[in-house]
Amino acid sequence: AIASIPEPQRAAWEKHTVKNFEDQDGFEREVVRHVETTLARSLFNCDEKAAYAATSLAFRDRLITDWNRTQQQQTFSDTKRVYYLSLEFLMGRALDNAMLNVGLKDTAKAGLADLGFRIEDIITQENDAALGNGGLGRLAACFLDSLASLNYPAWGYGLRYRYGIFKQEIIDGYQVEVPDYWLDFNPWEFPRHDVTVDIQFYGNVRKSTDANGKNIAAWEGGEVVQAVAYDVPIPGYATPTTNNLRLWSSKASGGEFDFQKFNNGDYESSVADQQRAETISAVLYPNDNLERGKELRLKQQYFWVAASLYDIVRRFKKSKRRWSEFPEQVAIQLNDTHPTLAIVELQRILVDVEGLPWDQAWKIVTNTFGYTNHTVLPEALEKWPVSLLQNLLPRHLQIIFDINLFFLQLVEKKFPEDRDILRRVSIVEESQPKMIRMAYLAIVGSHKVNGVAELHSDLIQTTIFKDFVAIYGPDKFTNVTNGVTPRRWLHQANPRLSELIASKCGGNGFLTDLTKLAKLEQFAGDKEFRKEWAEIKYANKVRLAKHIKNTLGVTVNPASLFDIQVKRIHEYKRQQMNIFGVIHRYLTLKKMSPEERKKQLPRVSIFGGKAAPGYWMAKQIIHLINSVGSVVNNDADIGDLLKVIFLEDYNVSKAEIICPASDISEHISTAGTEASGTSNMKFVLNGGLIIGTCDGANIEITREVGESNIFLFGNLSEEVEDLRHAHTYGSHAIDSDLDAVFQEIEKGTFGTPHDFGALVAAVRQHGDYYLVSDDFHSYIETHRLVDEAYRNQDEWVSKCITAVARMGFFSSDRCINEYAESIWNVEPLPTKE
Ligand code: Z16
Repeated sequence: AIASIPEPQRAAWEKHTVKNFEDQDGFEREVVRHVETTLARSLFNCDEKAAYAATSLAFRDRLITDWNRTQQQQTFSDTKRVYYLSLEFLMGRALDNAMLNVGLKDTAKAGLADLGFRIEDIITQENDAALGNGGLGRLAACFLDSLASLNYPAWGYGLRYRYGIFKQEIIDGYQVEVPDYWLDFNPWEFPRHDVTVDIQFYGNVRKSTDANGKNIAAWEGGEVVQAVAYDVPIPGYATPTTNNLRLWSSKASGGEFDFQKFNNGDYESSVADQQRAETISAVLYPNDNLERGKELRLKQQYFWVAASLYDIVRRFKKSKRRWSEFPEQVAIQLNDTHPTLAIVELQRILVDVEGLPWDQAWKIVTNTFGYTNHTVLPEALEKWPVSLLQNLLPRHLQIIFDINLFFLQLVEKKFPEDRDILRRVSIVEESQPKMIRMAYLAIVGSHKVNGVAELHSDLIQTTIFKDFVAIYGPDKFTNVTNGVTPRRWLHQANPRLSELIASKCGGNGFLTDLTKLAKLEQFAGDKEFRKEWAEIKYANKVRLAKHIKNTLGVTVNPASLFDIQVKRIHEYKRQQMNIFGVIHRYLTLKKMSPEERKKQLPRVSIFGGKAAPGYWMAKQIIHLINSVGSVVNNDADIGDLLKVIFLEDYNVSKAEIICPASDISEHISTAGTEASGTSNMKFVLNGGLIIGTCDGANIEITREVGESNIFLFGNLSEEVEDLRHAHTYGSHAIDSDLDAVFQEIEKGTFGTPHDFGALVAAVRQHGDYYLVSDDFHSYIETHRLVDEAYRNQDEWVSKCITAVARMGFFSSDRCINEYAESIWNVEPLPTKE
């Protein structure tokens, strides 16, 4: 039970309640206090790390009082809450964001300067919270920012990985993975050693009947691991609302050691038990768009889901409402299929623990959950072997079988003539070995299923989930196009552009209503405005050029066209096509006379991104990029005309430097493969144009910004199937320019040809699954158009301004409001003040 202070004593509490600093003087006092007491240091012993620590603690104190108030308000108001279940939250740094969201960055800047520090040097001390792989994890982080900024009563639930996504080093052109131990000092989390849940694994199910003849299932035995809550405050922008992200950490249940074993002299095995328990939350699986079916991953999923549901149910029970009201109090969103076991776990709690009849429980479950799909790639769709579930979660497997049975009965009734449909839609795939199809389970257990961009939502309804549309009707399926938070991705990453926009859009209102950017459009033709705009872009390029110089030792000219592709390395994202295009450009330049060369537009081709450690082809692509770079960057004929850069260890904090510095960025996936993409939105929002295929959110970006303000190329998704078929069964003629590129690679220009044999063979011999050859010609042609357009700087800058003015739709605020209205049925909590 939670103890509360009796009424007569509350005056004393109120008298001493914490008053947060409001001005520079107050901020400095807090920093010095934290240095001198919390950190036990002094002005003779205060480096930048200590100043970062003290500054963070000062802001943390502020957040935590707002956080407390928000939680109290949400409890008293007793309204419906949203729970966002995500195995990934790619948060990046917290301090800069906290300072901007509470509106005290300038105050802190002046205060730190007064105390002898530059704020940038302090901000950069912080480790990124890199608890995610890429787009899916960063989307979850943008959503948390929007949920708080819009005052929705919302919680995030995730895992507190000891190691986030690995750090990438490039050694001799190859990726090397280094563990990301990020928790040595993390002021942004609050351990809640009093908020724990015991999580059961393995064991057996005992079935019996009670006095009334009702079937009872009891899950018994096995092992127990303890989940401990760590809370991370999520401040909204320009609002006191501070929501909670609860991350679970695993430890051995029953304290530090098994004392029985310990006292029996079995010290080693008691330590081993402890380590095994802690392994569950030890490390993030580093795969983006790939599922490998490892038992520890399934353990992570159940551990996190069971702890979160216990917490959610515990909170609901405090309201003393009837179970039927659960979906009116609770909306749970499943970020991909990773938390799908939550559906089964809630059904288990309601039926086995709370004793509800199956049908009544199932109605509650399906009205509670929503499922977001993020991919159509077959290798990314989760399937778990029945045998694995049988062993780890025996009761859950039975419940899955029952869910499937009732579902198939419904299908049979609806399509009595169709024998094949049952096999196709069964949650249990009758393969060898049998597998549980998690996406199907998620669809059956949710009331809404959404894709993340229009094309993607259409594709899932017409391909991978087609049968389910026939079964449930189209209303169960919907689209919510992704968005990004303009606070981090414009205001924080690009403060000068944000300020310039504010000066023309009537202040900072665009940061909370991004459609206000529309006012910018009238200045697209304004010479003076264009000049200021171009100056800011140039300064951002200078900043990136410095980063390149400092990290790689390569000098790039900021007056060149900066062409950037940063994202996870994946064949479907086609970084290989980009680097083949760069080689083509290099060959073209080499063939020119020196006079002709002088007329060419200088370019810097910038790449960045991690390859999953087990993804050999992706690692080959990284190696080729670096090998091309070391040849091209040192070719005296070429000079500034072409530089090839691979930025090490692309992450959120680096993206904040990279996104504002692009002239053009590349979003060139094979049509139909990239569900949405979100960096496309970040780049355009920062005044860069994009070259891209008709895929994911590129299509909606085109609709918004206009076809003349984007460079589209390549085959359409409707054409992909036929092209692939032709590669395999017809004749596959390789584009001649691409062939010249391959010949150059095979000549050994970029190092041992054998090293890149597989990249060439994938196109030439193995069916070119990602259609590199089919799209290469139009890709090269479109890059030529980019060069041409860039030569007319006035018009180029006009295009950039116009595009930014039309980006209002892509705020994650719009996106969250759509979820709230069409899926969650929740409303914001008005804030006092
Ligand atoms: C991921 O980052 C995405 C999909 C997925 O199945 C797994 C992971 Cl880890 C990405 C999509 O590839 C991307 O197109 C999309 O923008 C992003 O999720 C957010 O929806």
